Amino acid sequence: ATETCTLDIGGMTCASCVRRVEKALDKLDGVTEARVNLATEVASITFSPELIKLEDLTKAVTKAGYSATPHQ
Ligand code: 9UX
Repeated sequence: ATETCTLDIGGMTCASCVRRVEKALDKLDGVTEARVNLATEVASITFSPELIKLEDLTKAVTKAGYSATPHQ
């Protein structure tokens, strides 16, 4: 089963930043899809809760140099 979550991303200023965040998330085991919207600064992530936790997702984003906090 997969689940979708959204994260507020901070620190992105260009389209390359968007790609960096998407790549950092996409490469993780358990992440099916990661899409980042630069205008809203929100990342939409589809993942398998059995394989990866929300905390691992936020850690991957901060490791890439951006901030991440659960949206809404
Ligand atoms: Mo371009 Mo985004 O240096 O940090 S990748 S602004």
